[in-house]
Amino acid sequence: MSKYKGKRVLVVGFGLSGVAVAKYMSKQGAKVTVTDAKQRTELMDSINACADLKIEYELGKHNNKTFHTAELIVVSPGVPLNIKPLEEAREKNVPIVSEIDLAAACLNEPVIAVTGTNGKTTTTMLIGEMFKAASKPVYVGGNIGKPLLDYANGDTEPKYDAVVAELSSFQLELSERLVPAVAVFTNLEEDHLDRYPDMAAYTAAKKRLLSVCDRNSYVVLNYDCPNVSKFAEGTAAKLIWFTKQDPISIGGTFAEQFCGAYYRPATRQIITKLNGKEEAYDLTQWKLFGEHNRENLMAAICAARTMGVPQKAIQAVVNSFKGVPHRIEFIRKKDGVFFFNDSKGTNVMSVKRSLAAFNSNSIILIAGGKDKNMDFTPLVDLVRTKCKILILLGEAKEKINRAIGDFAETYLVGTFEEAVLLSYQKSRSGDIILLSPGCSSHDMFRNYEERGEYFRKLVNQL
Ligand code: UMA
Repeated sequence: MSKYKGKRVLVVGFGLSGVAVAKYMSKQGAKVTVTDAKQRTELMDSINACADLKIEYELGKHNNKTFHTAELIVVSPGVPLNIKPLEEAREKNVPIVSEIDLAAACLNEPVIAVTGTNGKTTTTMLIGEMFKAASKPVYVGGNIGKPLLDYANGDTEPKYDAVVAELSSFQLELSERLVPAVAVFTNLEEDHLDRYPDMAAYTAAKKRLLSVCDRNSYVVLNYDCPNVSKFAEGTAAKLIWFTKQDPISIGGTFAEQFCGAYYRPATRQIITKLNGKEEAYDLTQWKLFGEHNRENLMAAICAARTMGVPQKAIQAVVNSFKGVPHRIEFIRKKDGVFFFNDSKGTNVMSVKRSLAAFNSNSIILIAGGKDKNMDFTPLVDLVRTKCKILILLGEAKEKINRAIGDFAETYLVGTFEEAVLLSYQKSRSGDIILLSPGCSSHDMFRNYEERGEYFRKLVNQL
């Protein structure tokens, strides 16, 4: 019998995670109440997805009493843990868990967990594709847009060779039970400073994934990211590195004992040294832009190869992978102008990487959205050298303008439609129009996918 049978379970937040938890808990026989700060009319997709379940709803606001009287609270990642009703429930010793920990208790396979500020989704997808290319069944979920708990929501017992989980800092804040076979840290840069008081608090959330790794886990670390490379100190896990430098040029014991992957530009190859064996992956058919995507690929190769995916299957994915939607996604060429959708560029470092990926000095950058308390000045040099025009919109437009507006011709606009139209009117053949907002989408859209899809639609209508 399920330990949740008959228990009063409160699900906080009714987006993708909340729906997965409500379905899971109903199946376990729990008495499920769902609460969401949004009104019923805004939550119809979720309500319809759970139409056949017996659920109590408290929508439009959170009722403190329901939090106090619950026997278990499951919180969605987007709900800050310091909201008053949750703090009060904690004082009353009501257990509060994450969807990730509920999923962790159900998983039977080795887990490859991927976290970091940028590159998580590309790396996660690459690893998943590598397993599939080797005909190894794999479940891919988490922050990638498919709740990890949906693993347990199917009708049959799931059977996979591995689970690949993309995990955000929000998801890691409450997670304790998911012990990965391989943990990948792509990088760690400024983000989400609207939720965390400072970079240290954000780092601490990410580092929770490292703290659960034991001597049986492999940890894949980005040597070139100082915030990540220092995670090597004090961990019992087995270390695997990826770096854009030849380890010989780094020297010392790092070169002598090197275990991981590096890029060799002269031959356009990724070289791996794993389990004492050297292998080379040819990148001549690799289609993704930029150094950052090579880093994601190195991280993915390290994880997949460590988990026994054959070299041949990995090379097949290197040759065929087309990239992730909304990540420097090419949309169309019109009148010699190239349009790219980078709606998933939701922080400053992500925009920096996208600009750096283009070998052009005539980029028309469309940026702005909901500010996450970020500093935009790190973009100054790239804007000066690569951008011809800046088109700024959303809540953060004035702030971005103050930080970088002096370094390119700049326009502040009111709507998304205006931004796209103006970018096109101002463009000339050979220009690149890049939507890379550097902000979250929540001032105008439900999520970055909706923003990217709308951009794609407007561009295709031009
Ligand atoms: N809500 C409340 N009370 C609050 C705050 C929010 O009720 O105080 C409600 C909102 O009104 C909303 C619901 O909570 O209806 C949304 O919950 P959520 O933000 O956790 O969104 P989900 O749809 O459940 O999606 C979440 C992840 N979202 C976030 O972490 C913000 C998705 O990551 C993830 O794909 C999904 O679970 C499945 O695992 C998206 C994301 O933006 C892609 N992630 C951030 C990022 O990548 O930067 C971290």
